Amino acid sequence: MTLLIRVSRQIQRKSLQNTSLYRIFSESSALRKGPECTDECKWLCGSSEEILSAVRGQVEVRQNFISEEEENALFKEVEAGLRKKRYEFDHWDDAIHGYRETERLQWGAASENILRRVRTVAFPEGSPLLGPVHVLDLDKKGYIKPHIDSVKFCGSTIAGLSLLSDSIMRLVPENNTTDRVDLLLSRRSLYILRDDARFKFTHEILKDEESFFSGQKVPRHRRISVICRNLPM
Ligand SMILES: O=C(O)CCC(=O)C(=O)O
Repeated sequence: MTLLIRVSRQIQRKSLQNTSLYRIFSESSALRKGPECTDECKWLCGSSEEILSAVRGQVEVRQNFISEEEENALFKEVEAGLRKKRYEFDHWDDAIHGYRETERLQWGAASENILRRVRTVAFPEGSPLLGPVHVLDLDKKGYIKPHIDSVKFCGSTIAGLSLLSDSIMRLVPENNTTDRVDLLLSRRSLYILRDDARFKFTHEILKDEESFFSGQKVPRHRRISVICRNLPM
C-alpha cells in the first residue's frame, strides 16, 4: 500500500504553545460526570470543555488493551520485516518524519486473535475492512505531522495499537486551530478515532520534545503502531 497517510491532506502549522489544558477531570466536571470521568481523564485532555464535548464518543483510548505477552508476540512478528528497511527522514513533504513501515495480511495465531479483538471493539458490525494491517515504526526522533486522512481511501474509523512507547496524539479542529485535544496513547493501549474526529480534525503524533500530557512529560521512545482501518462506504 502506498501509505494512506501520504495521500492525506497535510496541514502546516506552527506548534501550539503549551497553554494550560482543560482536563475533563477538573473538580466541577468530575463531580458532575460521575465515575466514568475518572477513567477518561487518564487519557483525554483539551483546551476547552467545548472541544472535549465535540470529540466525546468519537475518540477512545483503551489502556492496557493488550498484555506484555501479546505486545511481544506482535513485536516479534513485525520486527523481522521492519528490520530490513531504513528509517526515512529526509522527505520534507511527507506527513511522517523518521519512520519505516510495512503492511501485513497474514498473521500468526496469537496476533490474529489480538486483531480480531481490535476489529470487534472498534468497527461497526458488517463494516467492510481494509484487509492489510498497516504497521508504522517511528524512530525515537520520528513524528507524524498534522494531517487529515483522505476520505477517498479511508472509512469512518481507524483503530491503532501502540507498542514499545507512550505517545501523544493531538487533534486540532480544521476550522479553529487555537483549540486542541490531546490523547495519551499509553504503551499497549488501543485508540479509536471515528467520524468527525477523523475528518474535521487534523491528527498528529508529537515529537519527543513536545510530548507532554496535561503538563507532564511523556517520553517518546521508538514506537510501533499496528493500525486497522475500514473502507469508505
Ligand atoms: O501511528 C499512528 O498511530 C497514527 C497513524 C496515522 O496518523 C494515520 O494512519 O493516519
